[in-house]
Amino acid sequence: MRRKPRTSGLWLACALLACSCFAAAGDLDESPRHHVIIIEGMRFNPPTLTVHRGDRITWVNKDLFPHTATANSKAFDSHSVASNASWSYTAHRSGSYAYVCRFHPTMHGNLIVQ
Ligand SMILES: [Cu+2]
Repeated sequence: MRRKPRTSGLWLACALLACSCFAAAGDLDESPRHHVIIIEGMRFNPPTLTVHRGDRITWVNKDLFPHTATANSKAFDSHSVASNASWSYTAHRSGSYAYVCRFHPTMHGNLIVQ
């Protein structure tokens, strides 16, 4: 007689776990988002950005001279982005992408794609 409540308790735990899994899967189905990274004062802002696969990222250059957003792995490269111009990239592969400005190697950024 004691077994029955334990079994149903276990079943309930499994059901709850499955439920949270479905919720997580639902999050992945969210439509892509658009993120903006401002380049200003020789800095990428925010310096680290976390996005989901399929999201679009736009770098906007607010400095008076050109910059680039170039992944160390070469996964993406904006090439020269002029003053007041922008460049967009859609992240398709998950990973952590450190990037720099090729003109100013002290400028570092990090794009994390989940
Ligand atoms: Cu630069």
